[in-house]
Amino acid sequence: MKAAVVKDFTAPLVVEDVELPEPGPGQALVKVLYSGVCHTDLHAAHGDWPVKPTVPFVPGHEGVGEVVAVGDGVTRLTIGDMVGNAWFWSACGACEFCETGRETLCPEQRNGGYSVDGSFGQYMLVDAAYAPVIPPGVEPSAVAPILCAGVTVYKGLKESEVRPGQWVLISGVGGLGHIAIQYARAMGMRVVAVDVADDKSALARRHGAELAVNALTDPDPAATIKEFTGGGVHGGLVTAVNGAAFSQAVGALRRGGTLALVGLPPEQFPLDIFSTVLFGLTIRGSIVGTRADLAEAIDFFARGLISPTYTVRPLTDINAIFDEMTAGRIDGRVVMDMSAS
Ligand code: 8ID
Ligand code: ZN
Repeated sequence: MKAAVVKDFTAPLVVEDVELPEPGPGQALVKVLYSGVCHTDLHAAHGDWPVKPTVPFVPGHEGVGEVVAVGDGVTRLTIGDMVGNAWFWSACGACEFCETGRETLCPEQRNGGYSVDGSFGQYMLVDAAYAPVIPPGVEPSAVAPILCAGVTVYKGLKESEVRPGQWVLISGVGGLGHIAIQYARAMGMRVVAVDVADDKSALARRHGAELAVNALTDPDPAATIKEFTGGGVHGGLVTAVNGAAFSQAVGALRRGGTLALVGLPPEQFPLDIFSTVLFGLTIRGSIVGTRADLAEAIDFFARGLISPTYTVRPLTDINAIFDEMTAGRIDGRVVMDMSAS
């Protein structure tokens, strides 16, 4: 089968023939139809984070495809089922986090396209107990971005504790952010968005943001947001891949507000102790979502409430796609068509 392989953190991916994987006990082999491209795949390919994947590996954790074989003991999936892979690929099922509804914190978890080969190939393995099942009638290319971007922002919005009718800030209107605006609206929130380009502001408005700020041209984005919302946003989600956006988002919070950090630039940001304490702010991290969060996120999509903006490209474009992502030139998400490779 063909796959895009990371061989070296400083070199482009190589699209080449690799051996077809065999499903072990509890696993299924999936013929991949489409895979979204997440900025996490780019961080993975560059070895950006403290815990690095082992090269060579195949990235990709927004894969959608058809089960073509199952390993021993698999009863949840059968041949012909439409399933996906996810960043949260499997977990131990027995630790204190798995047992208390916080399985994405499991120290033994495996991650799709990171510690297990992912969906940037014509076939992939999934764990039959953890793979999301795609409901019938759903367009497989359009649902792909839900498997990471969708579930991550849906969970992050829950973590922001913003209630219907209140203001939420979406910082970064890329793959995650433009979908976050749609979930926020579907959850009854009012949206202000921030990015650093006018085309991103247009994308944000198209999906229902009431205010879209260009942080490069607005002299004081936090002040603009505070004025527009009458005191600041009740909560927010930072999906931007830039440390400066994080401090700016803290500055846009209303007293008592909560900020969910989602973007993962390999940087730090200064947190002002005085205002955090005096204004009772909550700053928390949010990592993808549990199997239940993912099923809920897919259900929002299947009911027609979420329509990702995306472009379909062949797998052989992967290095060009990464270049465009680095330059911030992607409108929404790119979804790769594995049959076109
Ligand atoms: O579970 C998680 N926490 C999770 C899940 C999935 C992805 C976290 N992530 C992380 C990725 O690893 C990445 O660091 O979220 C980040 C965003 O992923 P993405 O949405 O797939 O990336 P993108 O499509 O490239 O969008 C990033 C946007 O940020 C904007 C860019 O213009 C782009 O639209 N941006 C930048 I770069 N600097 C900005 C700034 N200063 C900014 N927006 C606002 N202010
Ligand atoms: Zn992702």
